[in-house]
Amino acid sequence: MRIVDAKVIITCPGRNFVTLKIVTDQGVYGIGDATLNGREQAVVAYLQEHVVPLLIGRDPRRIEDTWQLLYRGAYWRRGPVTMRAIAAVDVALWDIKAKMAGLPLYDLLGGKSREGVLVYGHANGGDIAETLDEVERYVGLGYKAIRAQSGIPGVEKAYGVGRGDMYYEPADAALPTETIWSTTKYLNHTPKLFDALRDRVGFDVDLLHDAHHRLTPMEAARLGRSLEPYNLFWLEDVTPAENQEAFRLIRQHTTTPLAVGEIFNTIWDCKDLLQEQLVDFIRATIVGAGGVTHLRRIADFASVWQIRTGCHGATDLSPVTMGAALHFDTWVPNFGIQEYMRHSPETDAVFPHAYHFENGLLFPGDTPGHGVEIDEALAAKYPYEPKQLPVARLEDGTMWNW
Ligand code: KDG
Ligand code: MG
Repeated sequence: MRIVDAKVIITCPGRNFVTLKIVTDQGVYGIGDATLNGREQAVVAYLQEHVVPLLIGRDPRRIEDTWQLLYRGAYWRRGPVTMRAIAAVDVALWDIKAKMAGLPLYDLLGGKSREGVLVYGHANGGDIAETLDEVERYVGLGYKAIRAQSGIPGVEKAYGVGRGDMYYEPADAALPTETIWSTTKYLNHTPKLFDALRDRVGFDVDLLHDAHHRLTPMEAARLGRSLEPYNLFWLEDVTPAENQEAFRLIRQHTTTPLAVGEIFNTIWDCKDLLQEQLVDFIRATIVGAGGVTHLRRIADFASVWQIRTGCHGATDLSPVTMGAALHFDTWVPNFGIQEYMRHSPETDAVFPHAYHFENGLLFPGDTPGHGVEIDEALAAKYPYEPKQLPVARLEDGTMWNW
């Protein structure tokens, strides 16, 4: 069995997605997501110039060997561009293998460990009152876990607050939008949000929150401690995690569960965080961290310390990643939760999929493979639109972490 074609499809049904389609000499094909928000064309070039020529003629059944070839063979290891390209190949090859076996992907991985995948939705509002209403609306939709973000008085364009009614799409302009950040205002405001939320919805709903890399370790420790009375399911990305040791300080001061890892690419990005038990949830996901092949190594390593998974699932991860992640989530023994920001109807139409939401859970479906397709004719109707993520500055103009 041989790979005869590998093509890169770029489409923008409301936002940009990069998809790799690998075709075999037996007519079976598989697709993988290679989207890197705001840097899509870098991955397209990497795939077209450096990966596709290696794939042609290879045996698609040799997933592990292909992964090792692309990882070790690059010499320049890791990084978001390389690892997304590897992830796209990996997911397409698992899709092919599962289709050939006539099995849903979760069955190849070891079978179901649960009936459905617990997800959290995104509720956000311009102020506390709006966020409260949104959280209540999500409860009404059946969600059992909800991430809550709100606008902060005095902070224009706070992270996580949508400008439309449903989707928060931060990549909003060809050149980065500038936002202003105040840690003082944020730290004063956030406990008030969760105090009001617990008053409104009680303690039976799981609540989550994302600090989006904005704090120093000691500020993060303070935030974690101030949120302890509200029993968060997790507090996410409190500080940038290039320095894994920084989490030792945070951990000494708070029992609020910590989640990190949506921008991690390999097990090396979280090795210390995991083996020193500095976090509770690891957010690395399929497209970011080298596909199913590498993500399961991270999850297995994390399981030694009862650290659970919490795959990133924002809208910039295509339905192909969502489908593959749901199969992974259905199998992985140390599953925690899956992020679920719903895609737009235009995106769902370009990527028909077998997964569905019901009563707070997502179900991957039983179609052979990962259960997500791409309608290439429809995809071609939505050409690429250059869009970048915003940047953030402090009030005095200092460049900060967005
Ligand atoms: O592309 C950036 C988004 O994926 C990120 O801002 C979303 O932090 C995020 C989350 O938790 O979903
Ligand atoms: Mg996040």
